[in-house]
Amino acid sequence: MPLTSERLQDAYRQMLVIRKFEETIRSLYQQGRIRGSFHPCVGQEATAVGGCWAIRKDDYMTCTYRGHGQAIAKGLAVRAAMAEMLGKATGCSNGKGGSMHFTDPMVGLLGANAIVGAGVPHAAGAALASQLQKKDNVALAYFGEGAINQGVFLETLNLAAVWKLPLILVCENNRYSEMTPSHETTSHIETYKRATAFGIESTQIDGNDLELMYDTVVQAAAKARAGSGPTYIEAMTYRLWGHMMGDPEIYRTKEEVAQARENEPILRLGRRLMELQCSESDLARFDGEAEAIIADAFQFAESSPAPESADAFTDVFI
Ligand SMILES: Cc1ncc(C[n+]2csc(CCOP(=O)(O)OP(=O)(O)O)c2C)c(N)n1
Repeated sequence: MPLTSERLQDAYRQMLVIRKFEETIRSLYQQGRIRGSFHPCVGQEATAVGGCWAIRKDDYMTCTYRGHGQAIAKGLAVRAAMAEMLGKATGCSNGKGGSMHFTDPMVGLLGANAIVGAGVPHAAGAALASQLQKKDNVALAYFGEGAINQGVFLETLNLAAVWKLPLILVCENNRYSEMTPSHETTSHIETYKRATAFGIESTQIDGNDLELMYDTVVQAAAKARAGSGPTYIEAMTYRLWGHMMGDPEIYRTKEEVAQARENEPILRLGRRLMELQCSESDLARFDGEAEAIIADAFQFAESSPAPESADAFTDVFI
């Protein structure tokens, strides 16, 4: 069933929460408060919310280092996400994982991953477990188009097809892998065609269209739950900020970014809500509500303790 107009309003607010989360982290990063790297998902909020809202809380999801938005959309508490960024004991990984290792098994978030492509077999493993245990859970893997040349990606696609795994493969194609235009590194940049070659039902969609993203993943999930195997979705999107903090962005023009801003998902969903009878003041109210969620999360993280040094080696597996 498509999202009702009330749920679309919720989705809009959720996308704003994600956007403001990233803006807050950027500001903290600039103040030297964030350790390690930060890869913002600004501009990619519709793939996160549309995808994660289309599956259940007890379904599984894996994402990349650019996965803050996806983690929050899957149900990770914003407080726990913010605290993790600040290295606090109340963070989702007890303050010891940071930006690239958001995890919360209670909401099916099996883990973000800094290794390009590595989350894809993890999601397939969760899908296989579900299948073997005769459960109806599905697993969704997010990855960038830079992952499709990894051997493990191709091996996973093959097994997912052979075993008809309840797996949803979501490629967020934002046209760049780090600082390289993806057509310079990939023979066929329409990545869904590669999945088709494995016999996997594949499609390419406008990933900045929240409703389309949601509907496409709903269908893929229904198919997977019915035992009819994996689906590959190439969601075309664009990251509006650099690959990471400090990216000089010399590989693309300011005009290109400005043009992409016209097509960005929050602006677009805002326009759609206006068509559905929301007023400017409704949109401003959603913005204020999102702001309050972020302010609360920041307050929580600020007042949380750092991990105890005695815990340095707990949760460490070798
Ligand atoms: C196995 C591996 N090789 C190289 C890197 C370095 N690296 C980090 S991000 C990145 C680009 C990935 O691009 P893409 O998959 O398109 O995702 P995006 O960053 O655009 O979200 C690379 C090559 C890595 N983290 N892991």
